[in-house]
Amino acid sequence: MTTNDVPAPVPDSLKGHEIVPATDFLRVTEQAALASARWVGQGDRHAADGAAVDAMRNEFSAMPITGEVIIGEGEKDEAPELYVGEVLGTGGMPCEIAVDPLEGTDLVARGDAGAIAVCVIGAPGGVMAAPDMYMKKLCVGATAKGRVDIDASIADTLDTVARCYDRRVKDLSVIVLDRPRHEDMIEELRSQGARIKLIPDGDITASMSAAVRGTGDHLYVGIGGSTEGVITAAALECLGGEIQAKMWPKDDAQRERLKPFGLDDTDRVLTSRELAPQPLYVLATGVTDGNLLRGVRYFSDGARTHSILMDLRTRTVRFVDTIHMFSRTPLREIRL
Ligand code: VTB
Repeated sequence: MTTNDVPAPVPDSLKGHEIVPATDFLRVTEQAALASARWVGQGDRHAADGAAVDAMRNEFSAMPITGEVIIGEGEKDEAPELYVGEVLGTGGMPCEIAVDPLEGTDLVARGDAGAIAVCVIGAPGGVMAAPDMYMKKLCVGATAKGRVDIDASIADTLDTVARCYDRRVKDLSVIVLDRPRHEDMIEELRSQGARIKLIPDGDITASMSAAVRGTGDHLYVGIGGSTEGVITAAALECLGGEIQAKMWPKDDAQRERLKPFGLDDTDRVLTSRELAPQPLYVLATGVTDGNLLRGVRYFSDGARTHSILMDLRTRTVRFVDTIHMFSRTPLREIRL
């Protein structure tokens, strides 16, 4: 018997329900990517985002689920679609949903690398609700999991990660969001000799890339969005990596907003498990090319998408290369 023959236990909250397989959710991120990639380089981040949101919601709406949006496009009064609390689907498998229909709206507007459409499907109680504000994050893959500490100095963290990978600090590649708030940290990273990739946006993509061996990335650090942090946590759980995070309110009003969520202790280190206690599936499709996923490629009568599908139930991670046909007649040719 191989380990794959041992089915992952069905969470109690899903017992008695028809489980919708992970592959059925693929269209959710594929269609969001296909819709938003039309806007690559058009300078219109809102149109790119809107296209992804519409497509994603459309796909969820047709699925046999009762899916509550826990992380979405905003509160009900700010977002007409995919708002926090919206229940999606035709009814069926109860689940929690965390989405970022287009992670990297500006990346698409400019035609920059690393934009993805991403969603998490969790069992009920599987995804932490968090108010949208900044979050300090440290993300690594399985190789350095359990060895790093978000409260340690940058120098110590780099030493630890270098040791885990059995290489020198100068051989590491660290990804950081290019923001003025990171100036000191970037200086510190440079003074230690680490190689740095400054990215304009997209820290979910960056964290996943750091957690997958062979991408050439080893560590993601810095302050980004909290909702992106929850999605990252689910992805890293599936990939065997980890995120350590701290809420980073910018003022007293934000500090107040943390209270109802029980997150007002800003010294508390949040782990992947706390942020995403029971993810079932995480799916991401490339919109523009990145280290992990290729972007959408269109041809006259179809398009090709590249996705990662992480499935904790069957314990599989799949890279899915899909050819989409836009008309009823077969494509002129299928390319390998
Ligand atoms: C990051 C980045 C996102 O928000 O989380 C960032 O990964 C944080 O906010 O793609 P600031 O832009 O204020 O720094 C995004 O850029 C999405 O808006």
